[in-house]
Amino acid sequence: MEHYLTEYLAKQKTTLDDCTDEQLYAAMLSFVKEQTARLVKKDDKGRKVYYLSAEFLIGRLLSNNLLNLGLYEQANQLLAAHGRSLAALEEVEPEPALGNGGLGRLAACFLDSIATLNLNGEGIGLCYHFGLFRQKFEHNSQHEYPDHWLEKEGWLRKTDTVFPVNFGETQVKARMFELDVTGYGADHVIPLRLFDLEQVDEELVSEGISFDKKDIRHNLTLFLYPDDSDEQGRLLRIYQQYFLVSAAAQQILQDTLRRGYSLDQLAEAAVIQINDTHPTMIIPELIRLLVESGIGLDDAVRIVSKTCAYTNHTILAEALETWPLAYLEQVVPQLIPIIEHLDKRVKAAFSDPAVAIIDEREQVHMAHIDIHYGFSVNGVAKLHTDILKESELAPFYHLYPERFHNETNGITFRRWLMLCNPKLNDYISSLIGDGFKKDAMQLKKLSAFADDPAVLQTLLELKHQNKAALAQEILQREGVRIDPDSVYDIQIKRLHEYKRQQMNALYAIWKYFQIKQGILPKRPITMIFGAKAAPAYTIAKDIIHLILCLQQLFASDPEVDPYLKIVMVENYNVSYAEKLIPACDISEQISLASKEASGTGNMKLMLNGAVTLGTMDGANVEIHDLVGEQNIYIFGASSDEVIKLYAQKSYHAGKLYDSNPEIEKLVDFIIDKKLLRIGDVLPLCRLYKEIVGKHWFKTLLDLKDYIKVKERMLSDYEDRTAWSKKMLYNIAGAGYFSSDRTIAQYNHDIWKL
Ligand code: 26V
Repeated sequence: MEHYLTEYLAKQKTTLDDCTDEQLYAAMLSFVKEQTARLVKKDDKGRKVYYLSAEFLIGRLLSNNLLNLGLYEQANQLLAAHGRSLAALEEVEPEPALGNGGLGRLAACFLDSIATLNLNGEGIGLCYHFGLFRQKFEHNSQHEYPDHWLEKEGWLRKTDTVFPVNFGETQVKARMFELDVTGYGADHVIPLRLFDLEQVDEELVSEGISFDKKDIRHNLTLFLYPDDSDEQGRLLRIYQQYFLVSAAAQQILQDTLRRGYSLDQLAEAAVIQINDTHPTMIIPELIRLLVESGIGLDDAVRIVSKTCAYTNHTILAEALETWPLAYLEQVVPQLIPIIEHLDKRVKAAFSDPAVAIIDEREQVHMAHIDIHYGFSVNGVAKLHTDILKESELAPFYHLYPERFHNETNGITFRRWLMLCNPKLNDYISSLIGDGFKKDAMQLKKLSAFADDPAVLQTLLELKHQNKAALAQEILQREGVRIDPDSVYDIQIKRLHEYKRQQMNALYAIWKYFQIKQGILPKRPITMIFGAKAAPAYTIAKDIIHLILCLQQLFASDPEVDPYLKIVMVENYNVSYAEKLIPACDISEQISLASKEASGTGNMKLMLNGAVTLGTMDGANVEIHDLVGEQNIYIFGASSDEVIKLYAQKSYHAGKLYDSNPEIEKLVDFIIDKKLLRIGDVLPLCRLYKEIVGKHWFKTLLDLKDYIKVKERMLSDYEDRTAWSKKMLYNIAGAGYFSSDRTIAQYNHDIWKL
């Protein structure tokens, strides 16, 4: 390594000691790329998995690849010997934010585990020039700016593979780029293939993140998930989806032939995991291509149905994709006869309109295509899968019970423990050995130390060190000073009403009133938020506005500031998560029960010794079962209760508000003159009206219980030894959430590679 870097830098007339961080990063990048290029490219006979996803939120790769290659320690020591640090180099690397949140990050964790488990597979996605927008706070509001992550010299490799993609009469070209995905300790790599439009015009971006949405020939892969609140945006989304699917289908068929299979053997050669409905058009597209190759229509339908498997990631109605048939007709007329044929077959077999592909309003239900014409449907946590079977997809479950699986999500422990929390990682190794790095269930062995005072003390000390490091980071990035001796209460995830950041803000208001009355917390509380709101999601942006106004109000009140602080960090992303997660005491997982399919932040936080405050929703249910009552704080209505409330339409926000003076006081504070002086009338009033006037996300339903349980948790925090024991049981119980387990289970239940 030293030799390589020295030579590389010498060509630029500099040295390891004198070069800039940018030069050193370039040298290290080149070194790691060369190392990975030497590894075997996985290419076995037999079934291969193609993980098809519109998002791969891979995050920065330098440290990750060094770790997987077994070179991390060496790099650390070498850099230290020259007065340099890997941390500084990391800051130079742009973060590929090619995803919105959980779904995209899951895809990245899955590739890591596919490579680590030595399975034959590849990821296929899109190469957006601008990832998720960069968030800035101005006047206590979110503003969006383009995030150009592509470097001249980066991880991506341009290939010679170019596929034509036809939109009716219009043809564009899809160029394949590749990135090597390393596995932990593996001697091979698997590819992530990202397709890019040949002629993207970055000049199309005008103010902020707005751009000419009509110029398909030049904008197709410009942005991740463009705003779909208007018709042009929605059309562009379909263009992107078909672009992905058309290129992927050509890649998969070509690969199948190259590997010595004929196309009628597709199902033996390939399994295509469809990550949410965004890539659903792969089904009609493959059928179309098989028919073109000479296979009969019925056979083509049968073969493709044995090849495709679908993962559902949400039951939120607004996120379940349906496209107007007319839009599809405009963008991909060549698929219409196939989609109509698939719909006819369904209608001939089943009279229930709930399972139709094209409904009476001429809307195409993408998930219905996946379920009828795939061989597997899976949810992403036990409760989520149960809800799919019992309510959301019940009519399908009755038709095809054998197709349904649960595959509880997981996270890669390489990034979310070994890399982001090296101190804890080393300490765990010193207690139970290194076995857990390959077999995460071995973390259970930590339970043996639950009554060892020295171990409990060390866990507290390590947490404190991580909290001090985060305080430094936040001071530097946000200009806010936080106290490592305070409790760090953290909610980091996309901003959405169902995730109920607004309920957490109402708790802050409650605490503010307490402090104003002289009822002081035993220990200062630092409430940390990190969240991006979709650019067109008005209420979500209003919630950010409320949180930022509260932040300012508390900071400017000397009676409050020493006891209660809010920091909403700017531009929360994977790299920021890596800093926040090791420092967390209280992990806020407070979604309205039944709404959060799984959550994966909850897993990352528990693995790093945070204790969960949550509802019985998503994977929280499994966390609860793994760590036991004593080591998690559960509150609020159950998913059954919530589902019943929907059925009976019996939650009424206004009634709860009117009949409950304490709740009324908290909600009224949103439009109190203290806040109106800091913030804007319109967003604050709009949010107030939403909370008391709309019933869908039920902010007030669990508020009282939430406050009660959070207070109990804060009080329990003061018994430091007992708390440390809870931390220990959380770390010990996290092994189940390794994505290695998840991927092994996908392979066992679905892929059968
Ligand atoms: C999408 C949209 C798009 C339109 C506006 C509203 C809206 C709301 C939610 C979504 C979610 C799309 C799917 C998704 O990202 N699901 C997340 O998947 C994670 C990985 O399985 C899981 O942990 C999260 O619970 C789930 O929300």
